[in-house]
Amino acid sequence: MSREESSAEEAHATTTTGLLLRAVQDGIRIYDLGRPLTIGMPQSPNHPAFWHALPRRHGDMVRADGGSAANDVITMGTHVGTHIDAFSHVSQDGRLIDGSDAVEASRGGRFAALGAHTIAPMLRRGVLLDVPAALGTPEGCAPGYEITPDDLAATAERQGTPIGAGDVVLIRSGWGRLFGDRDAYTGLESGVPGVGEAGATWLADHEPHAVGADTIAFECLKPGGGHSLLPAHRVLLVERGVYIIETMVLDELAADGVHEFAFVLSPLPIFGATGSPVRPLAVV
Ligand code: UVW
Repeated sequence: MSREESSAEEAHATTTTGLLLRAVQDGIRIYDLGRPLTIGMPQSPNHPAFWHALPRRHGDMVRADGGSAANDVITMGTHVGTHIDAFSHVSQDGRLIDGSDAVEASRGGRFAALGAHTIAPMLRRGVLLDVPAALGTPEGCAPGYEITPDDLAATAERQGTPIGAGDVVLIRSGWGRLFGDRDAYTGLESGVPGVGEAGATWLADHEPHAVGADTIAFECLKPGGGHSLLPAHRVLLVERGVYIIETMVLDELAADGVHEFAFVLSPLPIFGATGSPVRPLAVV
C-alpha cells in the first residue's frame, strides 16, 4: 500500500463509519456499557427506586393447548441505573436550554419540546478518557476528587485520542469498581470523583455531542455534599447542549486499552420525559 493510501485509510478509520467498518472487517467486539437493572442497586436518593414484580406467572392462566405466559411490571425513576439526561432535566433560574420557562414547559406533566423522545439514537465516535491511568492511580481517583481540565487534556494527550466535535466522551474515574457496594458507590458521605464546573466547561469547549462517566451523577460530588449541587449539569444541560450519561461500565474498555470506538446508544422515546434508561455499546 502506498503512503497516500495508508494515510487515507488512517483518516477514514477515525470517522465513525470507518471505525465500524474496521471492526466488521477485523471481527467485532462489543462492550456493554450498561448496568443490569436489579432491585436495590445503587442509585441517587434524588430519584424513585427501581422495582420489578411478576404479577402474572406461568400456570396462572393456562391455555387449552397447555401454553402459558409470564409477564412482569417495572417501576423506576428515569434517572436510575445507566441512563441519559434529557435537556428537560435541569433548569437554571427558571429557564431551560432553549430559553423557555421551565415551569410552563412542564405543564401537563411532560416536556413536549425537550423530552427524552427528542434525543436521537447515537452512532458516533466514542473516546474513553482513562483519567486514573493518566494520573498514575490506575485503581481509581480518590473519593470527591475533582478532575481538572489539565487532567482531561493530559489524559487525551497520553492516549493519543484528541476530542473532536460531535464525539461522545466517556470519563473513567475508576469508581465503577464500587458498584457492588450500594452506599460506597452512592458516595453520599465520602464524595465521588468527577469533573466540576471547570472540567465540564473544558469538555463543552470541545463540542462533544454527549459525555458520560462511571459514576452516579457524572460530576464531582464533594464529601457530605449529597447529590444536590450539580454545576457540571448546569454547564452541560442548560448552557452548552451536551447530553450526560451516568452509571456506565467503563472498566472493561480501560482494561483492554480501548480508548477509541464506535459508540452506539438508543434512548427509549418516552414522550416528554426528563431522561431514559439506556444500554450503551462500544464497538471496536
Ligand atoms: C443524579 O441522580 C444525581 O443525577 P441525574 O439526576 O442527573 O441523573
